[in-house]
Amino acid sequence: MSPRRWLAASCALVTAAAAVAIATAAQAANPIITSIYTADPAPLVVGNTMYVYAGRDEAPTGNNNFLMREWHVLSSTDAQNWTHHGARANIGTFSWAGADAWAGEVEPRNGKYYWYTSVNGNGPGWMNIGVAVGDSPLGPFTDAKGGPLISDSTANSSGLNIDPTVFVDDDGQAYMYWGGYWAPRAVRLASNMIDTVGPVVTPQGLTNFWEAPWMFKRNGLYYMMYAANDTGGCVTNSNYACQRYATATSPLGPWTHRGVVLGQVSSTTNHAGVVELNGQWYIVYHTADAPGGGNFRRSVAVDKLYFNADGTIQRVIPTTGGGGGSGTNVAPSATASTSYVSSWESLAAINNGGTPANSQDRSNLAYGNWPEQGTQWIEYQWPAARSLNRSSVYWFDDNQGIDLPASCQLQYWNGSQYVNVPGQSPCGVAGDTENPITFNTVSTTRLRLNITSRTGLSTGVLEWKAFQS
Ligand code: FUB
Repeated sequence: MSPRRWLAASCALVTAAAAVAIATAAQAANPIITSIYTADPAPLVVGNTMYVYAGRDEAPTGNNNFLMREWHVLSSTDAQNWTHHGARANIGTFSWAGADAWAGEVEPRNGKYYWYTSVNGNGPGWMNIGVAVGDSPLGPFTDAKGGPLISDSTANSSGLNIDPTVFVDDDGQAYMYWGGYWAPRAVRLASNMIDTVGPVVTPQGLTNFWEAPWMFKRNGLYYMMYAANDTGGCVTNSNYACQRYATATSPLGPWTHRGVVLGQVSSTTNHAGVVELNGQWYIVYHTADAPGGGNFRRSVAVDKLYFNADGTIQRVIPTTGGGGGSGTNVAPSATASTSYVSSWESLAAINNGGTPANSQDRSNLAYGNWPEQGTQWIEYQWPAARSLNRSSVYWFDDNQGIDLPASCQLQYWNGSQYVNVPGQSPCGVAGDTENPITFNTVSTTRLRLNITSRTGLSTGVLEWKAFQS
């Protein structure tokens, strides 16, 4: 993503429209709302309700700048059926601001809800971080501070002061991370949540950080997810972004990079949040997938997120099914078999939920069929029929006898024989990435992946997923 694009961003004047006191139903599938364009979602769970705070994209078709003046709220108790509560804050919430209602996040504390926002101030410099406060997740929200919490004049601030993520640890200490232009920053917050304490520090270990950090904690481990735009396993074109993540054993790091959670999406920007609702983890992100959508006309989507037993995160493949039962990778519940596996390799690799860093990454085992050549297969079998319409495969390439395949083909058991899945998209053979495959929905107890090797070589797989439709 080019910094020039940010510099061209709109400086539209404020429309200080009053918060819209409406609540309308939104749909159950991705994008979760199409009545307006929404971006930069920040989920928050209060009780059994997930709130999603998101900016509104108002850029007309063909306009290549952001036009964002409001922050909206949606809510759901099942991550499938959403209520749109309208705009709950806007640029006019901050008398010192003039444009660019960019990404924000709400953090609760002491019965209040603090909404940290990226917004363009009227003073010197460009983006600032403001904080509004309300007595409920839906507000009403008012400026909590009367001026920016972070601005370009803050010592050691980021090259672009946007995208705050605020986290209150179990001991009551609050932290804020933020930043853009490859410059992450962190600072402690006072217990009043509207003042910083101590110096702004530069977190270490957030490999390829671009913008949009999101912090959370699970089983005592700190997670930082963030947008990156490198072409070394993240995106094919650095105008786009992916979501990488890192973990740490203390809230200010140092961080250890763990891999990609969410690959390139249809919008150039990639901004996401993670939250747990009723025992299920979700990732909330945006794409350009809504009708008429684009890079400045984005839409919020939700999908389930899964962790491996070792705490690493399984890579998300965006679905159109929303956060419900559809889109689930059912490979881990299948019994795997194969035409051949080398005695020193492991068939268990293919559905053990590993998240390979690249095609040479054996850290979660590897399936390989050296010295066999030609067409070999791997297969999943479930005790009851599954309704499937997507798959993905991450190939193993040991740079020796095992190489990327020449081709592949998905088949399913139709009750009497294996036949090709209908309407299959090209079966990709790229290394260092997931190769998604879509097909028309089939109901089956068995799915087979036929893998044809390149001449003189064998093939291997690090992870093979099968998704419920
Ligand atoms: O929506 C405006 C900006 O785009 C956000 O602040 C960034 O995270 C990117 O999504």
